[in-house]
Amino acid sequence: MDAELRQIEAETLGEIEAARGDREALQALQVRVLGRKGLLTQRLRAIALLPPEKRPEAGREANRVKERLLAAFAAALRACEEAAPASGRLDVTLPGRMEPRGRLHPITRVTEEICAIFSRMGFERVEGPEVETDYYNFEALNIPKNHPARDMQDTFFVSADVVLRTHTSPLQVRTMERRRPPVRVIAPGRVFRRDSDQTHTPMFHQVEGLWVDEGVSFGDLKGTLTAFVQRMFDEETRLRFRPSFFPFTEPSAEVDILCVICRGAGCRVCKGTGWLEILGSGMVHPAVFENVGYDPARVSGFAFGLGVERVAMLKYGIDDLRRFFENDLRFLSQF
Ligand code: 2NL
Repeated sequence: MDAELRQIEAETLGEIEAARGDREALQALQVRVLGRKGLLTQRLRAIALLPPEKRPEAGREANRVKERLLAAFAAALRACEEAAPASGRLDVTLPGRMEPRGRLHPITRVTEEICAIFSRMGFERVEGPEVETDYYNFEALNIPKNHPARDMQDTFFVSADVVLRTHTSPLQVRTMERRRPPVRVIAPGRVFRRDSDQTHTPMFHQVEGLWVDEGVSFGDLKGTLTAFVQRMFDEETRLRFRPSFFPFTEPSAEVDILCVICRGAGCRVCKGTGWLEILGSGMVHPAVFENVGYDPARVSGFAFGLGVERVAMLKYGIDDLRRFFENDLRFLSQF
């Protein structure tokens, strides 16, 4: 057998060994050696040029090498196949591939739930711009020029006169400007405050509500907010109205609920007090009515505001505000 043939055989066997496990490399090598223009194929063709008496012997040798290499390629390719089955084969016993289903963000869900409860009590939903003028965000709401909320440290200013709204109250001011009482609206939306730490994010979600008519009383405020809280949590949830202050309401009250975790015994969530603050409220200040052209001697009303993240944390027992903004599907898919 000639030396060149033996060299092709030895080298190819060595290369098959080196390409073990690599299907593409093996296939390329097979083409390079046994393909139509392959090394060995060319050797086989050259046999025809030999003197007739040498051809049978040379042909047998060359064919033996070809058979051995074909067998080596087949074995190496079979090994690849066993390690990783080629695509195109169908294993009908495999489970189907599930399409992941999207779902609403917990903040969206809680916002919708809050609005649905007030909607059943006759409140109409209003939405509007996140960029507001100083007038609608502060001035119309009786927030004085020197109030800390109007400071650069607390509010995002777009320009001297334009801000990212710090609450959704401007929507209610705009609604009152357009309509005569009775007005009963609920205003959900994103709000922005220059505040960022463990318990504050620079953007959060608020729902505010407003009910204005002749003869609306603090009793209506208490009844409406009690009905809301007991539908949002459960019928057993107790409320506490605590005197407070807002420039746009007088009198003002903050509403606490009996701690949903310890039911008043005192725990980490309520910091041992047994109560959790859930919303701010009050009777609309006469100055606000005057700003929208309502006569405070004829109409009265109450308003309230709550933070959606806070309600969601209490309702679902979430202890870290940042979960809402991380977009971790392991967290979000639980709701
Ligand atoms: C809080 C407090 C509150 C209001 C919002 C309001 C709106 C108008 C007139 C009067 Cl147009 N008041 N909104 C009233 C009391 C409290 O929010 O702690 N929010 C998270």
